Amino acid sequence: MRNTRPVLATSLLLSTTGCGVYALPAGATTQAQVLRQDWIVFTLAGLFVAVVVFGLILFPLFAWRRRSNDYPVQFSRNTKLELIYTIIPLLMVIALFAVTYRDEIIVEHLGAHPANTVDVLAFQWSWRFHYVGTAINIEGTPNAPPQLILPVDETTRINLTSSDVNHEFWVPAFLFKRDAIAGVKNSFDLRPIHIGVYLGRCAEFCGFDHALMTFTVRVVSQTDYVRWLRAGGSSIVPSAEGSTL
Ligand SMILES: [Cu+2]
Repeated sequence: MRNTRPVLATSLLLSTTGCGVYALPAGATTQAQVLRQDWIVFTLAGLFVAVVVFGLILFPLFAWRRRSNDYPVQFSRNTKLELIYTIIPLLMVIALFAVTYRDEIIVEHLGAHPANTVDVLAFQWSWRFHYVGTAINIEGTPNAPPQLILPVDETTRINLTSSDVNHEFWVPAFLFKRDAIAGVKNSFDLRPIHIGVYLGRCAEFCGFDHALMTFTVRVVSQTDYVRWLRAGGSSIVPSAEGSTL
């Protein structure tokens, strides 16, 4: 009994710290804000189901525990009850599907005129960012990860592909992942809403140095972004406020 206390304390600590941080990220793009709402809806739905299920398990244990040799009336079917526990979960699944469908359309939407376009190439084991319409190419190595510069409150189109095996573009703060596949162009829009620096990584095991296949996204003001573009991507961008790695 004495040994269970550290385990319980650790679980409590993890649930109030680690999960507190990773369970509900703020969401640093407009697309992420939509996904964050989904996260809340799904979590509440899961909590509701958990409360009902655990309640139905625990309540009979205490309410109808055996007090004497008298058994309550036994029955083997209850049509009304069976209908209820079939229809309610079915309605929940339909509602969650509808919410997901609606929000995926918003997140996947490609604007007609994105302010900027960046071709992102994933390769073993780093990334190359080419700013379309400019000569700017930022290429990283496993030991010197590249940085993707994006303007705040503007839409940037990302055209993602790979030159070898499958990789995956993932920025946890954007609540977004997308596969990078050779011969396939996967396009998506990002509209960052907070200035800061965010960690990105490859989320698909792609070989020996997969773990080193990281990058950072630096979201800067539109003025800094234009200045940086005009300088051919070589000017020093002022350090971002509120860095969130
Ligand atoms: Cu990779």
